[in-house]
Amino acid sequence: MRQTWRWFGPDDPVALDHARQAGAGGIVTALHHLNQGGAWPAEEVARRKREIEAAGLVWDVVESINVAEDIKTRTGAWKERIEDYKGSIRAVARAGVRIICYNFMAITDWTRTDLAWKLPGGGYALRFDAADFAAYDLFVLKRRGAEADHAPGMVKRAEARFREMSEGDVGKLEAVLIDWLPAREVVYGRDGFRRMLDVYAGISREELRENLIAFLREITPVAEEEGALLCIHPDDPSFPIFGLPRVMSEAEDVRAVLAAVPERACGLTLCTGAFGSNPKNDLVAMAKEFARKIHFVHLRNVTREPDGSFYEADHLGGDVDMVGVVAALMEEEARRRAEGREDHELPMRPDHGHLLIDDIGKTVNPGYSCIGRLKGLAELRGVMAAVAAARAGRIS
Ligand code: DNO
Repeated sequence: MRQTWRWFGPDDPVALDHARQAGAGGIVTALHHLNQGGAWPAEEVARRKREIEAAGLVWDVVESINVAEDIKTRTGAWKERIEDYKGSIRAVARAGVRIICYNFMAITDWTRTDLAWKLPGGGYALRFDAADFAAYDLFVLKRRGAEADHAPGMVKRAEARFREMSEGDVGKLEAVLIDWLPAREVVYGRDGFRRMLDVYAGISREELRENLIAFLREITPVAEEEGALLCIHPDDPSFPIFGLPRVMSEAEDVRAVLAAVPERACGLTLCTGAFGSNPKNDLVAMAKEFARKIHFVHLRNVTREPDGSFYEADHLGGDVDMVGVVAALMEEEARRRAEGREDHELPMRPDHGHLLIDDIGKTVNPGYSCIGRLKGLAELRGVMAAVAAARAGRIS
């Protein structure tokens, strides 16, 4: 697999040179400063590409070109935003960056409740705590209809949790939940978030799925023309939050979208961590079923708890059978090689990492510190080497 590394651009405290030292050959990035809707200008794309190449790396994947809420809801300036999106696809593809990751999560991008959860062995992980989440949803945001979305036992636990929280705790939780996380391109205050919830109140899961398919039917031909591959990232977490419709959480969602838009350019980012947050998802089975349409891979593990909480485990720990997933993906690579396909090497990145050792106390993008990802990549590289040896018959 092609080993890549996410870099948030010139402001990222983890530099391109660090990615190289970690052993990555490719970079995954976006023009984050231009991700509010307008088409990315070719000159800006070229400048970013030069910067990456000057560090001896290759810009392999765009993650993400942000999908505007107007496109998801098909309201406001959605037609214009789709034209912008096509413009950005053309700009990156013509610069030779042909894999484009995006997501279709309503309002939020990825969501956690705790960015520094102490691991039993030391170090810190990102965590989604169902009781903290419910406490915020029910008693801080006071979302209309929220009670119906939480089990009665959880409402009680959440109330007790909320009573224990100081104002500072609430502020911290809110900042993590709705305000900021790396790669969230648009952030809302509490009122803005509530207004967005109202916009989505009238949109069912079926409608959101139709809007996704309609969007893909417009942009996929452009990607095909330009030789680009689109790959949707799953909902993270892969279950409903804030009563919002979710359309990319389970195998059935992937099946529906890939069947509606069967062109090769319309594919999937297999994110083992995001899909892994939902116990219904068997990641090895999904890697096999969707193999032909997987254009990009995020390898990360989660440990799930019975109430819906989860934390980000070691890359080879947790509930996802990581060795099984890597083996399935390498099987697909072999199949593509045999077909003589150019895209036979699947780009993967170690998704997130624990906050460890010298990184503790440093300013880092949560989940994207250097040492934790370096460790994750090293472990995954070991798995790839072992799977390759087994495939070659050198070990049994
Ligand atoms: C979180 C990331 C997500 C992802 C986007 C893809 O760490 O995996 O922000 O980049 O959802 O569009």
